[in-house]
Amino acid sequence: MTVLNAVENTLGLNVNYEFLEAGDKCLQMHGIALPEETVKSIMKSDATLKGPVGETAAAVIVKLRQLLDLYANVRPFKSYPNVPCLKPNIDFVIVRENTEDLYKGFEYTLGDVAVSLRVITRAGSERIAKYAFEEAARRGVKRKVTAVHKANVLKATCGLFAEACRSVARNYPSISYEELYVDAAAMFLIKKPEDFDVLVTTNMFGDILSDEAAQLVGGLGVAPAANIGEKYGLFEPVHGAAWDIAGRNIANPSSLILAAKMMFEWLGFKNNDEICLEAAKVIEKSIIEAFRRRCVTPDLGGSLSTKDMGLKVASLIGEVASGKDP
Ligand code: GGG
Repeated sequence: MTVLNAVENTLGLNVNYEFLEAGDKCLQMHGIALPEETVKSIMKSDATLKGPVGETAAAVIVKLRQLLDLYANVRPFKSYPNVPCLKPNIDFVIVRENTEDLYKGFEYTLGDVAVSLRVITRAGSERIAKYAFEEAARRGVKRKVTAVHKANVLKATCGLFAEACRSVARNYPSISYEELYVDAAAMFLIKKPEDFDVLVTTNMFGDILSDEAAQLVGGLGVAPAANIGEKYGLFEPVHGAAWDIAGRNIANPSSLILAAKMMFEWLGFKNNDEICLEAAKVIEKSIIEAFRRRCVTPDLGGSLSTKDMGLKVASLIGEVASGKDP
């Protein structure tokens, strides 16, 4: 909020914030992880910025993705200055299908046997593939889509996903297309991360690969995510609640700040709103400047607290927006 308030004051944005509860603490206090009031308010808002929720992820974020049909989970990974990265030129996005697969939650226990149903549909696969190709065209970087699956083993589910990706690829002849099995993708992310542009994959593979990808560019503390549907947008850090460091004022706020950047970018494009687009640029430039000056939390080798890093980024917002060399 320190950063968001600075953006509002500097750019003359007028945003009304509502603060709503969800997650482990909400469950403890009110007996429900995702209250109806929270869902209603999200549905009335232009966008949602969500913090991590903990063990109630299935009841909160996975449920919200289904309820609001937030079918695309977009997770960018970039090398930033002075942030420990595997290579200096990493810049790719994982586009994860967000509503199907094992995360549909169709799980059953029959005595000592547990079964989970993997649901993959042609319509769901085609729409996420289309999103990935549009993203590659919008980014205009390497203009490449890599579909990640395991169709040699999971012939029905991954087979359908791969077939859908291929059929969508035929509509985008100017964007190069390749496929990788998920195990090979996990290896190539470490071996040649700079070769990727847009990876598109199913829900659980995307969840796993995006934690790996975050580690290539400095860890979960610098990894934001956007959950996008036709109507709603929900933005969050990739990381979870990290209870081991909760309350110690040392968590890296960058992923949440970068999620706010993604939120303004989405609002800007959706509503043709130049100020929101400017807000997105200013937030990213300010956080890069904080990295450059090593004004960061201990996970990135700095000594700032969560609060002080937020204050630092907020103080850079004005300088960056005024065009002064900060
Ligand atoms: N490993 C990162 C983490 O714990 N993220 C929170 C989480 O599990 N979210 C559920 C999801 O993204 O599907």
